[in-house]
Amino acid sequence: MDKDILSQKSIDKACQSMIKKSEKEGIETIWDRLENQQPQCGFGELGLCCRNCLQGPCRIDPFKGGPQEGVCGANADTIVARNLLRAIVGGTAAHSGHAKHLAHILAKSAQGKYKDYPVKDPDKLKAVASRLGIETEGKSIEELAGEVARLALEEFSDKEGPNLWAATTVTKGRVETFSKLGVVPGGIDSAISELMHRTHYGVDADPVNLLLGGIKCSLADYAGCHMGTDLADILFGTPQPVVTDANMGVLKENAVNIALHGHNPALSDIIVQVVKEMEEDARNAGASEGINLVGICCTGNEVLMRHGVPPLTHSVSQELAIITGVIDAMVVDYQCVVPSLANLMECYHTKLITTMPIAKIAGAEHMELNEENARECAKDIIKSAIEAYGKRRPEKINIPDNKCTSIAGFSTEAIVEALKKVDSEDPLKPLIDNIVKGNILGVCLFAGCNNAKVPQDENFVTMAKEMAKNNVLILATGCGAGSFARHGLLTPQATEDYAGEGLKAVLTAIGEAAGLNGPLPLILHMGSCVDNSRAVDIAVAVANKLDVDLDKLPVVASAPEAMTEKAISIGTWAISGGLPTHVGVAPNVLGSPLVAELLTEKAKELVGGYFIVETDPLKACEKLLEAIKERRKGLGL
Ligand code: BF8
Ligand code: SF4
Repeated sequence: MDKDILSQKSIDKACQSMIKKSEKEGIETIWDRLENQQPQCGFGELGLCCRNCLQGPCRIDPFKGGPQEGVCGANADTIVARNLLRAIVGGTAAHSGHAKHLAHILAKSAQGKYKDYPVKDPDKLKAVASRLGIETEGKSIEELAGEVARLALEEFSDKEGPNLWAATTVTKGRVETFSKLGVVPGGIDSAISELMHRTHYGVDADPVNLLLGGIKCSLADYAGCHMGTDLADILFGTPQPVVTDANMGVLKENAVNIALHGHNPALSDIIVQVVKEMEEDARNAGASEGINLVGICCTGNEVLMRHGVPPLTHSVSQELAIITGVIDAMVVDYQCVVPSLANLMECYHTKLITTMPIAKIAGAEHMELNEENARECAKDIIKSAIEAYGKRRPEKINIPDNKCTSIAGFSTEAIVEALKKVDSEDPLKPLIDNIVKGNILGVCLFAGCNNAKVPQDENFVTMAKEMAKNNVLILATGCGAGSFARHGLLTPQATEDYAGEGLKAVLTAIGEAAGLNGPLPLILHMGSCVDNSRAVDIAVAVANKLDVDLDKLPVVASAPEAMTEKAISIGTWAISGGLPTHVGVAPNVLGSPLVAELLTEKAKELVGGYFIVETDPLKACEKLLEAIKERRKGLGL
């Protein structure tokens, strides 16, 4: 295949070699299907198609020559806004469904019913409990876990008053702004159903009111994300820095390779916990190197952050993992698992194992997680992978040798711990002082997916290097963080190579104080997509210390290759949280200049944050740097 065509698909060399292999073997991948979809529907692209009732589908003519209203009279603004809201609601349901799952596990764990899920981090449990206003003195861990779980589950109900997970984790200023706008969410599920209600036929038809509804639901999404992080840390441990390798070169020909894919650590963490007990079985089956666990997407991030499980690949390249011919089982939970994986089962020996009742895939084997007996379930799944090992097809095997060292595990707690090494009394001081002095120009959170419409990783890598050169401290989550891992940017060497002088000096000072004998990695990997909440915690702590609100900080966010509805809901809460937020893929809202203007300009007056839509990565950096400088000026820096 032409090299240019290849790099239009992915700039990851391991992925490129697997794309070539797929071509040779006549295997269809995500990029072929994208091509088969061309030309994609222009109405859909602009958000101008409505299917919300059986009188439709209705389409609005963007060139004004044709209909300007649907059958019911909904115009472009209403249709575009409603479609955007239905994406936000989808994202919120996914993130908070993940959190609710963990809340149920914690509740049963507290009752002694789920013995395989003890509280791993009692300190985090206590910290979360006191933040939520629960008295911690004199209570056992089980009692406390029970109370936190009960409160968590109540946060989904039709409760009165603000959602605690949102209200207790942002600045006072944010709470005031949200109250003034009437967008404080109560129960998360109520926010979801309210948004489905108001986007139903003949309900909300005021684009401004609709968007405020979208903001309210996105704040429920934020609450779900934060709860997801908190409960996962309580049940599975709060991440600490770990060193591992990333990319397909971590696969081992002589080991049973099991890929853990999806989002929730509920099963994947247990698999990591029991894997040692199964090593012998794997060796007996001929796998001289035992079992090799690897991660894909955010489940991969969860087990990377807590156990150093090597991240294999992400998002658009998940099919390519199977094309290596050595993945014996791909164990999936939910979200971002493409159904096309099942098609590959015809050509490869890999077992695709679905594990969640809400996420089955026709053609996959279903081995459902039973939380009452999670360790046994995990062992059965590993057994199944060991069986598959014996069915490998040698002619299909080709492991790319690309891999790079990666450091991950930067929870908020771990970052504060590292900063304490510089100033034990006042850990945020070194960070703030360096922002004030200009050694750190600002902070950028890179988040979100890969998207088959963008050459995989290109925007992430180009932008991170450019922002680092300009002394911007970079945090990362989700597949974005995965992209940086696969390109060697989560290393001290990357700091040496790409950081501007000021940033390099700061990362070196902290790294040396923390005993690393060198700088911190160029980019701090904070975890999965729900763990964007960790980045908020840092920003909120800095804002509180400076006694300013979040919309005054030189902090920006970017999802340069955004793809899912979850990315849209996160982007919406990022702007609501006051951050200038870049998206590198045009969202489906451009059919309404009014909605587009509300999101990119008017939002600034309302919440301080706003969207920056820019598909060119370097131009996007210019705009983000501009936004950071404007904020610095506002602070008198
Ligand atoms: O939740 S970044 S492709 S895996 S949606 Fe999905 Fe996007 Fe990856 Fe993580 Ni987040
Ligand atoms: Fe058409 Fe209105 Fe029905 Fe949408 S809700 S499909 S615009 S009639």
